[in-house]
Amino acid sequence: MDKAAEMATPEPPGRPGVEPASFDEPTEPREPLPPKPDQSSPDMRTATGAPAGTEENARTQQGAYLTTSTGARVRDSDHSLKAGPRGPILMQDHHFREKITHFDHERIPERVVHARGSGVHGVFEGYGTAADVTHAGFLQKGVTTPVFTRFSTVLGSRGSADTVRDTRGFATKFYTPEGTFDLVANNIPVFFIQDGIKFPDVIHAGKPHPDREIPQAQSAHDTFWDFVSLHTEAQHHTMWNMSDRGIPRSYRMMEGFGVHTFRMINAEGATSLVKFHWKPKLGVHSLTWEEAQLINGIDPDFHRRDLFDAIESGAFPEWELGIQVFEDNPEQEFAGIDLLDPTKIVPEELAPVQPIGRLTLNGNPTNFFAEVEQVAFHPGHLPPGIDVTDDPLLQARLFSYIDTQLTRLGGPNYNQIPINRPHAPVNDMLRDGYHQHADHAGVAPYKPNTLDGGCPFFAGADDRAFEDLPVRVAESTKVRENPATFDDHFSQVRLFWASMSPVEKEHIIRAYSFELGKCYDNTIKARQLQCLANIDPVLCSEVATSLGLPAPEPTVPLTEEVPSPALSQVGGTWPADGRMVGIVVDEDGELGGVEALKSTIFAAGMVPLIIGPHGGTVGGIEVQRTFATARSVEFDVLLLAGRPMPAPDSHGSRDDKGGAPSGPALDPRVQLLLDEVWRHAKVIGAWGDGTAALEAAGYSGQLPGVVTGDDAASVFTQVQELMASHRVWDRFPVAVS
Ligand code: HDD
Repeated sequence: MDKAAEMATPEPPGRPGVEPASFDEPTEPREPLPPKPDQSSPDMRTATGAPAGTEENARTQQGAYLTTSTGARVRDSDHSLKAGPRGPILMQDHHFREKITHFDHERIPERVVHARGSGVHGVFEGYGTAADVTHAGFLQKGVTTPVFTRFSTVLGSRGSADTVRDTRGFATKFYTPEGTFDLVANNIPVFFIQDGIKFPDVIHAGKPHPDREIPQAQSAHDTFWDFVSLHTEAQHHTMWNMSDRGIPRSYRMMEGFGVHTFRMINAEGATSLVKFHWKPKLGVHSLTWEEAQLINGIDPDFHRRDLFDAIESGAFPEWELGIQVFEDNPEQEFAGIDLLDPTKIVPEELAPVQPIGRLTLNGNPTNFFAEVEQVAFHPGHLPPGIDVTDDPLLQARLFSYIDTQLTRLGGPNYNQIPINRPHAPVNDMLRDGYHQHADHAGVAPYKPNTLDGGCPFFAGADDRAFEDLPVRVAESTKVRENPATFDDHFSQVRLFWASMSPVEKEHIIRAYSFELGKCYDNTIKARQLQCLANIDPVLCSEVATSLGLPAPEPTVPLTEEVPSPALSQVGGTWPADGRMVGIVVDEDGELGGVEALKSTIFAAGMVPLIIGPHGGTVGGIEVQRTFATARSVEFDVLLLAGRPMPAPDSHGSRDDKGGAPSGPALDPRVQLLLDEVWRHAKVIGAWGDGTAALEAAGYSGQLPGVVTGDDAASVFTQVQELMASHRVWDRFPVAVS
């Protein structure tokens, strides 16, 4: 064949005997690849592939026989294979080596922040009210989406106590059919820093001191206050931490905030700026500081237990998701507030929160490690219809959350872990890497290709793909600096302070006094006092008095801020679902109405707990807590049906609660219960001998939040009304107005 003929009949591409393929990459989907079978849903599977978490096997080990990880049945897992009963272990004991090696590697690094947390399953239902601002499918009317929510503290290690003073994480993964959406929120609407490059600084300052590794899960130490007093943009977040919001009563009673401003896109392509809010059905409610401290010792798993128990008992926690909507103007500004500054809120009175859907948490995890520990959130997990803005904190987060999983979950395939698997079909071209679980078919994990028929294809304009909006970026020069609008660090802290009720202000003063009182360095205390002087003179002078230091003069103008009533947690009424009602009984008390009362309490969605002098039954009623095991912090309200006297042979309590020896009036452990619920401003009710017990303890039915009456039913009706306000606020001593 001559040269010219050779060029005229080129060799067709493709394999011998196969229809020659086109030279060009196909432009139409012909045979789209099916989704990878193991990424189609987050179904739980055992190592053998059998379904887990079903009704039948939810809490059981699987299969009849114990096996090795390769399925060989095991006859003995209690004795290693030895050279005689007293001899050394033989190297050939493969079962021993597998068991110990696996155990040696059971732990993974805890999260660098938010290590301590609890996660649960649930469902989200869209109201359709956001349809004007976003075309995101999961927000449309009546659409339900499975979710997984993880609550957390920030500073403590994985085993630290739940009720420390800290910010709480509130991260929700929506498994939408258009891709996963992660709303990685906190219970505080502002952040310590305006630029994510400072995240290591604020966290290093808050974590335990590097030399002794103390204190654990606390901000009451020098490095934290050193940083926030120097870096004054942290003052707003810090004041929220010092308020009662820093010690929530329950995860079920916290608001959540997306913090940043996000962008939404509607079906016409029009954009709006939005801020996300979670509003709890049970209202915002907090512990008192003394309760929080007691619980840290008595029940460090308090929040985890509370969430698990509420779901187990069917009292499913609920939140409404809401958005504040702003015009997407070139300045990214609303009412003079820079919407890209994550240290600022927009008061709800200026931009109301519009409800767009409901979250119901209704399923506890089957396996804590598999689900709660391995769940990986990322603010960049966005479905079509929701996008990010240029908030420099959010921009930094978009890098950090992927990066951190590489260490924590051991490689780039963490979205294949069951809890992280999307519900949308996944046709990515990511391949190989540690912990690869997919067995990808096809030969062309690249684009463009012809060998896999051009699959998978890029989505067209009408295929509901995620869109990179052509948002205008201001023409500028490269700089390492903030805009001037980020400079005001005090006026919104003053707004928060001005919005607090007198009781809440008092608690804030005490919190600053405690935290700064735990610092050693007087220059740090004095510097923080200067920040308080720039917020409010009363706040500053009260804390200064407590520290025994002079109150400085302000160095910024003390502008008068309009209070935002939505920031206070005092003044409303809420349902009391899942509240714990302690009922003190004794052998001689009037117990006739107690069984009926228990039914009433259950019917009201609350949990009655009978507290008796001993276990077993008292007057035929089953006892759940004894005077030795009960502590007031477990109860939201205390009812007295009897008057337990001290044991005749005792001078005081038999446990280690350390009360002073008491006279014959009342069992000292019941006296302690009463004194604490009184101090913590909880409702107290009594009837029959219980009224005598109250009087013996020094409390009369005339006092605020104390209800006495003839019978259990009428007392409880009044108690219920008072409980709706969360606490008997009048009982707290208040020095400031
Ligand atoms: Fe973050 C975890 C919330 C700023 C870097 N963050 C984490 C979690 C929550 C938040 C709730 C726990 C997620 C879980 O339960 O697994 N973080 C926030 C909020 C912020 C914020 C509301 C500000 C508005 N975070 C922030 C910045 C950075 C990070 C500025 C880094 C530049 N955050 C992380 C992280 C973590 C994390 C290191 C640790 C574990 C993880 O991501 O998965 O990447």
